[in-house]
Amino acid sequence: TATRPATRAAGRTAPQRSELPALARRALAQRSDAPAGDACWTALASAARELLAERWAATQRADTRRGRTRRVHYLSMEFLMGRALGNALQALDLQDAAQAALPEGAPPLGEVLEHEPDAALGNGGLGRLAACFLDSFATLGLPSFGYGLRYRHGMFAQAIQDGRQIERPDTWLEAGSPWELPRPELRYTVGFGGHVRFEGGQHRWEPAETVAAQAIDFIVPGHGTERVSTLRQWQAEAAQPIDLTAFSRGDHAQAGQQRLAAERLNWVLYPDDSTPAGRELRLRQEFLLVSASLQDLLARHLREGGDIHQVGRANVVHLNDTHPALAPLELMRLLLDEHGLDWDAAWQATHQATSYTNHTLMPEALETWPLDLVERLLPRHLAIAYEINHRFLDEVRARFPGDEARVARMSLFDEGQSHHGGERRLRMAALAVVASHKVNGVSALHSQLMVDTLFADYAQLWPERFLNVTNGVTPRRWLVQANPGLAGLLDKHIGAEWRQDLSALGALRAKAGGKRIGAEFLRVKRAAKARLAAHIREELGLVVREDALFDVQVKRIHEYKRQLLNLLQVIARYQAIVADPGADWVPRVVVFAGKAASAYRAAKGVIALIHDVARVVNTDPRVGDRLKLVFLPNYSVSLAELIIPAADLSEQISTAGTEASGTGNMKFALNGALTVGTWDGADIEMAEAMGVDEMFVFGLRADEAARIKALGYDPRLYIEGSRVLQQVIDAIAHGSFAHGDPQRHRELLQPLLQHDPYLLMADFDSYLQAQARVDALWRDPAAWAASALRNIAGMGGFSSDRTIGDYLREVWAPPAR
Ligand code: DL6
Repeated sequence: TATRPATRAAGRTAPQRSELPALARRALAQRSDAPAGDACWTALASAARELLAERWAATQRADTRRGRTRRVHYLSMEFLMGRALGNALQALDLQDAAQAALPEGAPPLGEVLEHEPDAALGNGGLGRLAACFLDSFATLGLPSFGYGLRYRHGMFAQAIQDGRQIERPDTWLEAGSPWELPRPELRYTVGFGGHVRFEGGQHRWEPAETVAAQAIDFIVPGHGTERVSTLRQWQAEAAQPIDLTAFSRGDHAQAGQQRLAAERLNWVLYPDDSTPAGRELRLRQEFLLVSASLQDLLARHLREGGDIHQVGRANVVHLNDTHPALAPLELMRLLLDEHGLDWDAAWQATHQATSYTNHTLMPEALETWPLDLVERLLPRHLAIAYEINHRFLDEVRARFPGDEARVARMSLFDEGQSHHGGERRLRMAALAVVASHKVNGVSALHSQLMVDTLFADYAQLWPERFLNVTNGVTPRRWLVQANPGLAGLLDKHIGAEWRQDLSALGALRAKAGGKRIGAEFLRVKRAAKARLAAHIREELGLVVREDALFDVQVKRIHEYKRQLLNLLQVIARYQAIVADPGADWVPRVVVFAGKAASAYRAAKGVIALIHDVARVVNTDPRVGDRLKLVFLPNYSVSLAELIIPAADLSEQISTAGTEASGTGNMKFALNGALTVGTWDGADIEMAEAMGVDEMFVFGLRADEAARIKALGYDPRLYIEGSRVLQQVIDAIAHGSFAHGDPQRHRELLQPLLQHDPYLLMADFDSYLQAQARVDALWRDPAAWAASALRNIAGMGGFSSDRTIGDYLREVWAPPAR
């Protein structure tokens, strides 16, 4: 059964926390390379896993007796987990024991932790949010499973060569993972292709190919509780590992064909900005996730004695964006064809179970699948989609008689007249909305824009279906673990209650102006900056001043996030310093990090320009240490844990209306960085919570941005109107950062001058003024510290525990009888 971890022999007594050192030593004794760092972390991880496996079994036993509480199944193609050992030791309260368990000659625990490779099974915000949610599921004791795929290669490793991004494979599983708990008893068959038979009033899908989906669990510990949550990842295996007939006749390629096809499904995390080439593989991956997870859910529901008609009442199936949006189709198929429910009962259960979070309004990120591909891979599912659509459009026609344009807009099928080369496609967002009983955006502004624009027609039909649930982050990883110095300071001044309930941070507001606490805060910040400065020195050979203002923008590189706007500001500052080196400059270290999708030329161009500008700025003797520009390669969760506590200033400068929420913004503010930001995503709610004056807000608002564009935006007018901007653009255009080669950055610059779709030119002056306000406040350290502390005080509402509480109340509540 699923309640006995595979690693524990029956009959043995459960290991206790006090046994960690013994468990770790036993694991180490089996290795010849002890006490090397690698061996130590593997040994500690195996020992911690033993303890967590016991908690897992207890959690599952408790959850079978959960009464009317629904079990949440969080389906996500991405979980950006990062490292696990530090988190596990903190949750088990075993840091000291772990240090004591290390043999003589071993590196200190902090160094041992660095040997763990990041589990980077996600691209960015959406995947990291899912990881924070697992932490909150466990900590809040929510009966739940996260479901994902076990990618052999996660997000690519980024190297920089000659100032250009190079992608290298991520090899996090090369040495195996001590965290994984294979569940050999949990295997499900997942089909592709074939055809559908109709017999005796029943449809039966007969797939042409099948793979076995094998469950591998990763246990996520709760904090301050013995509860854990589970990330169950699917590994596809060939239904038949070898075709012996083909092998015997010497056709070895054919003999291994099935195995290869299955392995491909777990090969690599799909990049977020992808080419069409791999789309069939991506669709297969999505179906693997959905089908295996739902079969697992149904098997558990029945095993626990649940009535199949009640499956939607007892279970939540949450779609983390549209990537798992095949789920309602697969759930319908399983209920109709495998469990014999009629359409209405199956639809009621599916609708009760399903809910969906939208994470972006960017048109290019909205998934649609060509119908010929869906038909070829999933013929039964396409037929079910047609039937859902037929019934749905009847409802639309009844509500809006004669409005066929609306019907066409709302249909699950894009008939492809005007785009996609006439190809008919299945709209996954429409499917997710129609199938779900609740649909949410991830910040107040984004949720409003979602119902005003992307889903306006659906919101008119079902206004009660749409709501907002603002994102949050886990304070365990992003404050307690990443910044123990600050955590200790908070304990000292406001008590430790915030560790259980982040809203207790509010108590800091009254103390924020205090001289002593301000000085202590600055000392903690300085220590974090020293650690980052050391890393910059090791990584890039660049020495930066630790007392400079650390100005940080770390996130995926994307045009809408406007790293380029930041860079233009850096160039303007550079030019101003060169023009007047003797002026009283606030020394700044500007730090960028982030990956560009491999096929995203504009984003790669930004990375290249950052490096070109850095080469000039960092070596100009007129500038000295007044300004340094740093690009830290291979941004990751663990690098974020080093960078964020060290930031003085957090750059959240997306064009208003484009960043759905942001979660980095929350991590920075929680660590006492001030924000220079646009009125976008969750920045707005953060500013409102901490006091709008505590944030350096600039730029056009979302409605103004939309209006300017509608009126016919001309970026050249802004350039002509700003001498500073003109000089910056001229410098790039004339090749000042490109050894005098004016062509080098042309591809990046031209669109900016012609269309500037993200309104960099329009926001530039306002951004510069905001940066001047930053400098002014920095000159008064006590005032800066007080504002940073008020920022922290305002962050009590941005814990992922609050977010999950909102989901439980407003999205995942049991359906009314
Ligand atoms: O909701 C998590 C995160 C938001 O904070 C970011 O603002 C948003 O850009 C991100 N969206 C994605 C794109 N996903 N898709 N599809 O990662 O989600």
